[in-house]
Amino acid sequence: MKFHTKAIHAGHKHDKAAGAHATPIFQTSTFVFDSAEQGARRFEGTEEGYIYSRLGNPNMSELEEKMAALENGGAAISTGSGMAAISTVLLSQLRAGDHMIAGDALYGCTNSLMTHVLPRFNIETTFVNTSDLSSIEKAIKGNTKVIYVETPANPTMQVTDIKAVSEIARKHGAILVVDNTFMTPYLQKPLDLGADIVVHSATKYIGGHGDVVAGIIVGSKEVIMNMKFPYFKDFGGITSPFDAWLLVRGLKTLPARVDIHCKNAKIVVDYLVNHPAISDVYFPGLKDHPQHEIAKKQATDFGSMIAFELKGGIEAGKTLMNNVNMIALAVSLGCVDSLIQHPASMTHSPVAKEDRLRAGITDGLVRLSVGIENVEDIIADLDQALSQI
Ligand code: LCS
Repeated sequence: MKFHTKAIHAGHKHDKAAGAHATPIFQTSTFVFDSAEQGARRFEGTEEGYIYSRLGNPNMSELEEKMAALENGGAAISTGSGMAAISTVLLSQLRAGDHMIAGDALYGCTNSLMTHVLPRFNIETTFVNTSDLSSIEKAIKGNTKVIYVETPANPTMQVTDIKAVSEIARKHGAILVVDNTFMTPYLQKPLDLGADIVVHSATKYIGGHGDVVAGIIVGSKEVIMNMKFPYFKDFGGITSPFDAWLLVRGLKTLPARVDIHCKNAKIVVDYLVNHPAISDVYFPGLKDHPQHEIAKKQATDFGSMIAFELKGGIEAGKTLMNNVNMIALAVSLGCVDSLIQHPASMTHSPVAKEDRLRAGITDGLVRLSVGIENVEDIIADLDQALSQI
């Protein structure tokens, strides 16, 4: 099956109980066994079937099978948030005494997990500019087990060459984990490019409608099964059946939505680069973006996340954010609605100021997630708000 078809059909099984076409919501914590013997076989793993919703539920299975199919992976784990996905991956792949390398621009709580939480378990992270391959090579140590990248990175839009980094990881016996939230599997498939594990904040484009917080982990069947048993089973950060159902529904329109997101973002970028109040626009689709060629090579389009700097600095940025009408002043991204926010004081406030500035997350940077409204309305709203600077 091709991508659009998989987005609709992969993982779907018609309901046998009532013949429902759409998957029912299996809002149940536990599942009934026919006999004590059957219960024992399910726990032993000699018979397939559901036991208890923390260990698996039909709505989670449909989501996991669909995401594994879309990312060209062998299996997936659906989680209660993107952070549950990331913490499950890192705590299952690393142990005390291990070292990891991560991008210096990452979502604020991902940075915070690596900076504040993992060191308590004696897991050390070196942050480097992962678009510079030599700085990754230089940071490798004998105990480096994981290289972790977001590409494009939140919020700088810096792009990392997934294939090249996967080769460095393999050469040094480490694994590569890619956060594919900004691109989605429709635009970029990190496993095909050599990554070992893909994580998502499914809160974003996967759900697409701003009504769910969830995450996804995708990898080979072996990697995912070793992560699920015992780590994920014992950490327990699952998706609820209703949220999994909403995500399955969201995924059916992922390619259709992302096509409009990408088309709108290019038109908004053209408007922003020509606006006299704006000094810099960061978007991988721009020819002068430093990794434009890599973005073109490893993804089929550039997504709808834009970061930009106003000539008037943060004060001008505040005027813009306080004067948008239709565009919501809110964190999160990848929603059908356009959203605008200020990384330094909002999404990236958990990152130490020196680290934030070193990664290019300046005080004046504004981030825009372009939605799928009529693009004329997005530009009209930006235009009236920018005119007030
Ligand atoms: N990875 C990326 C790239 C993210 O942008 C986020 C959240 C996460 C992981 C964590 O996912 P969550 O647990 O929230 O589902 N990013 C947010 C942002 O930029 N604004 O609000 C949340």
